[in-house]
Amino acid sequence: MKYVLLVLFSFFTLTAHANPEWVKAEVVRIDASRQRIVLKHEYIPSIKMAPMTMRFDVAKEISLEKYRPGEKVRFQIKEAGGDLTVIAMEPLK
Ligand SMILES: [Cu+2]
Repeated sequence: MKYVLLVLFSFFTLTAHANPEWVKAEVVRIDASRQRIVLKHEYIPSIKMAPMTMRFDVAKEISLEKYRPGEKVRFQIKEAGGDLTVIAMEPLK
């Protein structure tokens, strides 16, 4: 029984890391030349960040050309050394 619980716990831990949370936001401004975006985001549970409008660096794999101010999106972030980078983003329907 203990073993089963341990396996289950490990599974959930791995899953949590493999699937970062999606956070909803509205695009405020796009700076494609610097690969940055300003998002008005909802509360971010993993880092306990209150809803706010802020600028993010965006991973170079993500094309910002298709996004427009006012658009609703959801995104994932990676935190490294206090810097937040958007590592995934998609339009919300
Ligand atoms: Cu913020």
